[in-house]
Amino acid sequence: MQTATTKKFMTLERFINEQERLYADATGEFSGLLHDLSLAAKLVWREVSKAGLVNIIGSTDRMNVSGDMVKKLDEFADETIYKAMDHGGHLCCMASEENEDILHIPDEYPDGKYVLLYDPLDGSSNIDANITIGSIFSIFKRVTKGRKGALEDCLQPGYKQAAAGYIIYGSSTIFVYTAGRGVHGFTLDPSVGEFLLSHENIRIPKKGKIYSMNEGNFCNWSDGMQRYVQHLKTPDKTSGRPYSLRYIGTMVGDAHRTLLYGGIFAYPGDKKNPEGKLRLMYECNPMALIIEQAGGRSSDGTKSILQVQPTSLHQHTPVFMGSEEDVTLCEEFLQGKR
Ligand code: P6P
Repeated sequence: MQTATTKKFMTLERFINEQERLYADATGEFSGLLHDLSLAAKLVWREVSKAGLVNIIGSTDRMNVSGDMVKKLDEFADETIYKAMDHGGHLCCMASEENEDILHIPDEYPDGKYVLLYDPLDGSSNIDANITIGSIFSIFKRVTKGRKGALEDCLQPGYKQAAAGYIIYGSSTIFVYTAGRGVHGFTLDPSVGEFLLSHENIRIPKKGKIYSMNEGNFCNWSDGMQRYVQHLKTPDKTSGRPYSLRYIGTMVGDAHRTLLYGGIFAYPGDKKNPEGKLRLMYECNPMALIIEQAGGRSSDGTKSILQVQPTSLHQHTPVFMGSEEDVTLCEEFLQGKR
């Protein structure tokens, strides 16, 4: 039986190993993958935590495939995650939000049965202001055979994810993931360099009182979206309105707060960008799996994000996610039912 003490020092590594024993057919490959990923997270944290002190603040002169200016920390995080993951023998290929094409495993290393997609540093425009940023990851089992992975291994719908999660670099650094058996959070204790279980089996409230979206885009939103937001701002004690607006501008931060406190996070499509701004594969799929595994809902306006069949590596999607009742009500407005 686990005592309070043993539970207190449940490291991410120990938790992953104990979870592995729940799967009769486990080979240890998946655990090895997550171990490598937790090391990558610590290496990124080490630079992020001292970004203000060394010359990695500021921008490179490069734009990424999404047209965002690449910050030096972006590049460092992108390279660090790739190099931490390329030799473990768990992956057949990778894909990064910072790179146009899929990333192959070097010939000198063994390949594996999983695929890793990642956003190395989400919210990088906030780096210089020392605002919360994060890394996001999504893991699938490969669907092709042979030595090298292929685009087909990456372009899988979100419900096929074997695991997903994020590392949020905020007032503390927390590694949050799901492998299909609930959502668990591990807070980094820098004094020992270990992620310690701090949020076991996170459940999102059925209804919240916070809405999180860039209301500066209000004029470009659909009529249904505009009416939904007006509804949230109209006082009504019985339904807990008006809601409060909280928006960090880093999806990892806004989604993490929504996961813990409830409510709704949204980045709708609009007249200028009908598919919205957020990337399906690198941001919306992993976050949707986390939210749904915690008892919440995700939507692209009509169906779960996890049901979207990808057609390209960097495609965008409108995204609404959070408490079940809030996302359901939002969909009713979007679909003209309210
Ligand atoms: P806006 C960060 O650049 C990001 O990709 C997400 O992390 C965040 O939710 C969104 O863009 C913020 O976009 O248009 O509100 O600045």
